[in-house]
Amino acid sequence: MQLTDIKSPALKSWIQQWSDLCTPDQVVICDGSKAEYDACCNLLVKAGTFIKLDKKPNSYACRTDVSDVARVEERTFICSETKDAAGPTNNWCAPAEMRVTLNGLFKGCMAGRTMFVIPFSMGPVESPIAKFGFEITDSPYVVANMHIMTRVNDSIIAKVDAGAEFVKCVHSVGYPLAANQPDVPWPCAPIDKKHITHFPETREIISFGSGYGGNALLGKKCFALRIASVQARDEGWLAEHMLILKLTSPQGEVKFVAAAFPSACGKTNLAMMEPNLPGWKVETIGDDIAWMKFGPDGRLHAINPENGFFGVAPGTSMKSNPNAMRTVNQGNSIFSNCALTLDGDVYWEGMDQTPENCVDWQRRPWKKGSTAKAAHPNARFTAPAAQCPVIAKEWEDPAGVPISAFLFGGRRANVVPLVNEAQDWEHGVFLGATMASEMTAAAIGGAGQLRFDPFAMLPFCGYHMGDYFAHWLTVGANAPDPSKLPKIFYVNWFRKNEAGKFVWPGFGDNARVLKWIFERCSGKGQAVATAIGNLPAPDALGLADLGITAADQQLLLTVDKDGWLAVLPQIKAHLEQFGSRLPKALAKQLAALEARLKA
Ligand code: GTP
Ligand code: SPV
Ligand code: MN
Repeated sequence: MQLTDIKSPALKSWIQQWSDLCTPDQVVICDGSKAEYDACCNLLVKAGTFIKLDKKPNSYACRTDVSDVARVEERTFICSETKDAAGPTNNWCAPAEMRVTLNGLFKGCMAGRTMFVIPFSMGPVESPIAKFGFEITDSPYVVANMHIMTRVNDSIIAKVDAGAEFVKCVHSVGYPLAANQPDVPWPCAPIDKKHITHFPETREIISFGSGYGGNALLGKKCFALRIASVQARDEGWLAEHMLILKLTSPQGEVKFVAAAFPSACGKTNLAMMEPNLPGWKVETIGDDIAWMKFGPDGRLHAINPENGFFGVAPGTSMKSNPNAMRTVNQGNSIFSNCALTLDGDVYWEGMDQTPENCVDWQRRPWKKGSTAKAAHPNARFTAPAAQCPVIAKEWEDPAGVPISAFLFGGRRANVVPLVNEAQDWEHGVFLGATMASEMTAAAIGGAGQLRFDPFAMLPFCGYHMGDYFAHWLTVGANAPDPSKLPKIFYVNWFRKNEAGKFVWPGFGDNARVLKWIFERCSGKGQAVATAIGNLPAPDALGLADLGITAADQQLLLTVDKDGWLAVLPQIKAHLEQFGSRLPKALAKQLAALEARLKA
């Protein structure tokens, strides 16, 4: 397909305008074919960006520049008309000012490169919940990854020609090539030139200078969360940083659960978990993003808008997440910033077997026992969701799946117990709004520090967080049948004891918590009301066989009143930053929590 074959004036003039500004050598309209994928991969092998793996079919290893390894939150901007619309938790820049900056950066930025135009769908192309996007990019790495992560399909062009809406996504690695200038294996721009920008009012994304993950695969965080959260607010639905799983009891009863944990806090693992509990089954709908609308049955239905997994590699093993291993072992995957074994496979920390020697993610020789990490902590695999051996049969159902429970959670070494059930929707929204987690390597800077990350959306909400809380309350208040709203729970797999050891085994044993949640959603399962919410009654989780000491069980299953009282001032300060935009209901929840803790 050529530019001249496109009929939609809006689409055609948008592509033309960017190609005039970026001055690529050529413009290629992508079709989503296997031939196109293979051609991109071959190009990347030739450029030294990709290495074809001998040990996994049709799979490649990729090493990025050392400066381009994760999302750059400091360089991410919401360019709404007013600063207030972006709220206190986003970097804001006036749209007109940002456009001047971007114009300067993009001028001639694709010289010596090919400009790809990727037509893609978030959600199955024919689903009424799906939304379309076009990503302009000068990175064949992005094209290959988008092929896996989204549904790339040139049939979308005809739909746009016929009037369908689309989100405009523009991306450049920001590394133009002068005549005869050789390319580098991972072109990108220095940190101060990187700009990941969003224009919520015009549904546009413009990203410059990074080739990695959420900075560059614009269908994911930029579109499916930052822009979609604004669309969801305007249209009355939810766009959330949530996995979706299907849970089947030994009696064959099914419930769907969605869970919001911050980046690198266990979504992919929970979504594909192999339960350490006989008779129970977990299957995957999605591992990162959920789009939800009320269905004709009055229940909240979720779709996974993605088509693949961009999963954290370190820590993934046959022991921790066998289904992720089986997914990537089938091949057709891209491994970014993993180490390479000498026989042509990938390696990362936590894998089942450690090789004597390998080449680390920075292309240096690495020896077993070395203190340096072989793989970058945010090394990732890109793999097709359809290859997951436990993908649920409903995963592409255009109507979505009805959600029975929401889980919120994060990494908390102290204070927060294993599981806590909200008293009702409003209390659940309070739990989501006051989520906090120790930071991980998924974003550059701050790893290990505790920060508030409401609904795991801190870096992903495209508008004022206070209004986002209000939107959640409105969704509850406007539910067609409030008795059919999902129940809300708060979980913490990461509690540590005084020796600094995780006290909960996690992974497959998280099924024990899912079982209790399942039972609570069926009106069964024993709980005790506490100051912070409903905790499992003693023995309700059935942990006797796990060999957890009484002291550690105490940490997991009781309320640390002093600990909570000590963090109350931080919770207060966190909520106060939203000023007059903080919903009154949440201020009331805070006061009620304080009163209960002091009672
Ligand atoms: P993003 O893709 O960044 O959104 O991350 P995610 O939320 O999908 O996190 P993921 O499942 O990839 O897990 C991140 C890290 O947490 C991995 O190193 C896991 O091994 C580890 N992890 C996941 N679940 C558990 C658990 O139950 N207990 C412990 N201790 N670690 C876990
Ligand atoms: C996350 O950071 O939450 C991710 C990885 O899922 S990225 O696509 O880089 O955003
Ligand atoms: Mn994520």
